[in-house]
Amino acid sequence: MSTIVSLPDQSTATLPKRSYLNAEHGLLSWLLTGDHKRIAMLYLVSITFFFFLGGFFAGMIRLELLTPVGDLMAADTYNKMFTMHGIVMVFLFLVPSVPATLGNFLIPIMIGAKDLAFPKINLLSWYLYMIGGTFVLASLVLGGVDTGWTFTTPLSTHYLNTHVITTATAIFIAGFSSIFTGLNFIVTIHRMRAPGMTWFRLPLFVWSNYAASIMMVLGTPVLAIAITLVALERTIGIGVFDPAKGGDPLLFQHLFWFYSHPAVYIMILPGFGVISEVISTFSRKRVFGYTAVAFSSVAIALFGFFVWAHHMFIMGVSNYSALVFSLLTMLVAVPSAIKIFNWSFTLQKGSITFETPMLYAFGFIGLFTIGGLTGVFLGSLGMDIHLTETYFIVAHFHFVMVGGMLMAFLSGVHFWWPKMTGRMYPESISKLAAVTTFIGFILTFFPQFVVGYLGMPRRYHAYPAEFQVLNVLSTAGATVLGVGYLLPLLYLGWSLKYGAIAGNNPWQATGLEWQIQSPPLTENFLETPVVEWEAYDYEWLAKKQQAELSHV
Ligand code: HEM
Ligand SMILES: [Cu+2]
Repeated sequence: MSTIVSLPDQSTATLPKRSYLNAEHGLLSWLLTGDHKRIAMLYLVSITFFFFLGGFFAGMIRLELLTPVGDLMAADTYNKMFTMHGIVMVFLFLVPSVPATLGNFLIPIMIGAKDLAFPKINLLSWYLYMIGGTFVLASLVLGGVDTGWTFTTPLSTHYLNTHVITTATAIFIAGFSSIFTGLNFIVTIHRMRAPGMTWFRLPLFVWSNYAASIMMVLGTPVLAIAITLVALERTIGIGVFDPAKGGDPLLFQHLFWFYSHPAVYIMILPGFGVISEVISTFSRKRVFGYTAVAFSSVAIALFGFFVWAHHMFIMGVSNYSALVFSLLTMLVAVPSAIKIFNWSFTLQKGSITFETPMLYAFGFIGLFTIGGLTGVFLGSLGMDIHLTETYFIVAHFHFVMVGGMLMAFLSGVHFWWPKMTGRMYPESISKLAAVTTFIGFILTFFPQFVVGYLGMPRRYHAYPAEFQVLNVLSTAGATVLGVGYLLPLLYLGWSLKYGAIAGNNPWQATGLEWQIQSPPLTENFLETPVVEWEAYDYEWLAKKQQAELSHV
């Protein structure tokens, strides 16, 4: 017998009297909370702030590039702009966004637990994130930093007089937030699954966050070490990277990319998990090849650690090592392709509907596929030599990270919004936002593939006049894209007060999170659930609803 709080129901007219949102009142009850759902909300607010801050820098970059001459700002101001843009977006938005908001909110509920294994460490993670964010803001106020988000030596250690140490401290602290979140997820998923919730009944969102957590725990310390060494070399002059003192500047890049390549999968894997949930729900089918999709996450986590030197093909690594890393890079395409194929097979013959989360998911599949395929170009040695350090790179990683991860994030935020807040978002304007984002995105970043292929280098504030048309297109696209991102902020905020009451299971989905009230109680479940069905078992759900109806 399964002891679940309530069955999927149609919308009740009022919000539940008691929920995690109104369990306690006052700012302090939020700032000292141990509830994973409240911590997820704290993250959602702070991550949104940093996203728009990073977006402001992006806007300044695009405005400068509207004309071929550097007329809006001086070259070094421009350098600070793209450095701050990269740092804020990567470390304060992309890396934490899905795990810290959606993962935090959902993982305990999805496995039938009352909270994460270490609620206090979870709160500590948020504080570390905020302290890291404050250091980034401080470096900005002090006058900025212009090393690029990669902190490449000897630029960062010798030649610049900007706030490298403040920013390095920020990254170091924020890194620990991510390590602790990863540890918390791993222990929770191992130890706190409800009876019957076997590994192969886990929602794929849990699998993908599990794989990402392993990468966070293994990769992030290497970044912390690399950054600390930069700070030490700058302050007390130890010779780790400086050849004059017996150091090696290539060493920095090895250490940095050993984290930062896996980091792209830390960003994208949780996004993959969102897409699996959404595709399955809106085609009402079990994800095709569930086990293959689950294991492909683990495979990506593993292979992701063997390819870092594809960022260094032109940096003076040996031809043999370049060859090996090129081959290994191709290997990572395999598990990623498995996912794309399996989502396509899931859609095949499904009864598909196009609610907003699904529109974002389609956007994700299209854009991520382009991003991924161009990654294969870059993994090929000859092509990479022509394309690296051009705008082709900028287009590539924006397709993967902004087209991919950000689309997945927005898909997930819309999908679980009714669960998190108890209210629906307005459907037609949100569809408009999804389409606007997609069009704006293509217009912004597709011309960058072309202009990069033609030879426009990245990280310059001026460029030859022949590249202007493509840059104007890109800036126009960025304006559309900006509107696409602002819209959800407005209507989601509006829906907090005026949105229709969602009910427990507005999408008629199967996961445990849809079996409890929206918004959930602080303790999630009144009694520990017993899981007797496979993930995404829509036939089970139909039977259960049938049985319930015949009871009444
Ligand atoms: C409206 C949206 C955006 C626009 C118009 C935009 C524009 C740009 C431009 C023009 C650059 C290249 C600067 C240069 O190398 O000269 C850049 C770099 C970068 N962007 Fe974006 N961006 C946007 C959104 C994002 C988002 C959402 C993320 C992450 C989530 C992101 C991550 C990065 C990263 C990591 C870099 C590399 C910085 C560097 O090369 O040092 N961008 N962006
Ligand atoms: Cu890489």
